[in-house]
Amino acid sequence: MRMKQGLMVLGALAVVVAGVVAAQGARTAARVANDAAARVFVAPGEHDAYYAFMSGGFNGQMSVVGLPSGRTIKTIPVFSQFGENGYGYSEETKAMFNTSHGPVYWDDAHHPELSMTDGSPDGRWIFINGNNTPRIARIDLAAFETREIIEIPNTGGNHASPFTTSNSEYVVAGTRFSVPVPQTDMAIADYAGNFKGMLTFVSVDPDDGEMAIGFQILMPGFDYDLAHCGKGPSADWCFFSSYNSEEAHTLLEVNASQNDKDFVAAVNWRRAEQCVAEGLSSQMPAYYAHNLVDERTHTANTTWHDSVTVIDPLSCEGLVYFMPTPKSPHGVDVDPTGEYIVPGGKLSATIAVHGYSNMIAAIEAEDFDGDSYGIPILNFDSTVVGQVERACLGPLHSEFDGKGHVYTSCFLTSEVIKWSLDSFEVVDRIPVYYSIGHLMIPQGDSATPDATYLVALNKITKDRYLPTGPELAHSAQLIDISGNTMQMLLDFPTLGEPHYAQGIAAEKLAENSIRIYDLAANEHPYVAKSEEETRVERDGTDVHVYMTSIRSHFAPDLIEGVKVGDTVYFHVTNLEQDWDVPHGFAVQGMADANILIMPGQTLTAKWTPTKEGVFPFYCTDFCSALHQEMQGYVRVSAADADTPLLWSVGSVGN
Ligand code: K7E
Ligand code: CUA
Repeated sequence: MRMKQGLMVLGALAVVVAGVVAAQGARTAARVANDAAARVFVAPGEHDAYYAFMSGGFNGQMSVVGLPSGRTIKTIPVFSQFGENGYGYSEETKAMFNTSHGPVYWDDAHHPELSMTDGSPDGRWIFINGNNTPRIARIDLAAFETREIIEIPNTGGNHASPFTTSNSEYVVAGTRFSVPVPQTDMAIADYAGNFKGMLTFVSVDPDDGEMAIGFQILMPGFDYDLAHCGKGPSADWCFFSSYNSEEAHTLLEVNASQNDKDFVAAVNWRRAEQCVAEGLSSQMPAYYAHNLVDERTHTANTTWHDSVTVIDPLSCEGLVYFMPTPKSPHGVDVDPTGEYIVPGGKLSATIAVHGYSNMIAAIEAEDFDGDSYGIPILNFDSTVVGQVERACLGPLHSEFDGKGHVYTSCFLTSEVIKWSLDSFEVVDRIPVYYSIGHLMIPQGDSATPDATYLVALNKITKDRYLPTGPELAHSAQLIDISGNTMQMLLDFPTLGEPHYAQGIAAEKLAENSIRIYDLAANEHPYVAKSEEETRVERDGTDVHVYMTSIRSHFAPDLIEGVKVGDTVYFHVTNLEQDWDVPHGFAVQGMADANILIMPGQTLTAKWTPTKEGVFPFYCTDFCSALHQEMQGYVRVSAADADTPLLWSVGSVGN
């Protein structure tokens, strides 16, 4: 019987999906503004008004896109190696990838989140989650470079992450997949009641942004999907959506869709801090990596940790409450005032909105509808302040305009709806192409939305661009939301799969963007701050080349005395102190990618020559009219040869 029901559910979904796909056949240009071209045009030499930071999904990176032009400006490598600039290949960056599983050179990055002060993005850092091997990264927005990656233990799939509290006291990490905690070899059939869902609060140092695991909360074995933290009156709380309150462990598409309602978990993180202070938490062994770039040496180092502070909600009263929410909710978003908590019940056509004040009143009145594993369940009718009826099919995510409107993405009906937090009625809708996931309004999840544009981040692209074989770029669309009705302005392709994105006015970041690294402040142990300091040193079979680059030569550019079996480290310091003059370095046969060295920086390429000969190295970044001349040779002799170690450039050196 159960199986049959399951198949029926599947059949019904298949019909819906088939209908949606059929509707996508026509290449429609719905409601494109007549003067759309002029409104997205950024003249040559002019700048975009906004930066958009888009996650790369399965490419593990973050891309920076200008709005309204939709032009990709940069890829910031985060969780995946990036051959373009040597991130993850250079000796200085390899430690960024350390995890308790060993080095992991890829991840699935979903949610960028800007650091905040008083509920507004402050332009200091942007965080992003690694979903597969649970991690959070921090990117420094002065340099647009990843500075830190912390592993999240006791977690399986860091999806509800890294949403921030209103002063970035914490970024959160909620487990998508519940797992045995602590990990152990056990029968998967014993899932229910035995697998757990950890919610982690990662503290952020207000001065330098450094992350640390503050505490973890041991929750029932549901799937925790998304989160947002409160602001204003609700600033002490974070809200996590969950599905699979059924605690199914196979064929979740059916088995986790049985319950009429799942939960939004409301967590009072101030209360958690109190419970830790009062000794109501415990220490649990947990081995995890914390990888941090030392800004003086531009080198990542790993600190290993062996325990975490864990709170059991049963020993910390007032910490967590469940708010019943239809039906397998995906997103959970908090409006700019901090009063409304808006879930995206992806299998429901109705959006049920929770009120923060109602929630507090229900807690104070102990207005409970039982409990789940001892965690009080608040009465649905008490927390819900309004429902948007016949909203759309497949509501996923919401952002806000700060003028009382919510914009919600609807996956199944491929549209964005605009509705009122006052009347709970839909006031506008616009089709998007196709199958939208997240949407983004600059600062649209903060206390201060900057609501001129909305970006729709669509899952399906077919027929929007020239065909490129089976694999297509994902697609975003820019919608003008400055007026009463939404107006489509632009399609633009994206890198990887942007799930979520964040946007901020360019003026808040551009002036803080650094242009060079100060050579005088470079404390890299293998730096050469002038050509006089360049040299080659042998230490057993390790050969260290202290090399410099400046337009348009390396020093040294001739090296002899390297032998088969040696490991050669080319420590290249870029002596330039001008903006936009990187030099690249690559040597024939190197197993790693090239390194792209910024002015004032030292990076190291490792090379293990496998055969005798004379091998060229060269600059990989076109840096001057004589860039093609920026080359050198390294001679490799037999392992038992007695070729002396020599290096030179022109007349400099020995
Ligand atoms: Cu909806 Cu990972 Cu936030 Cu994709 S998630 S869409
Ligand atoms: Cu240096 Cu090209």
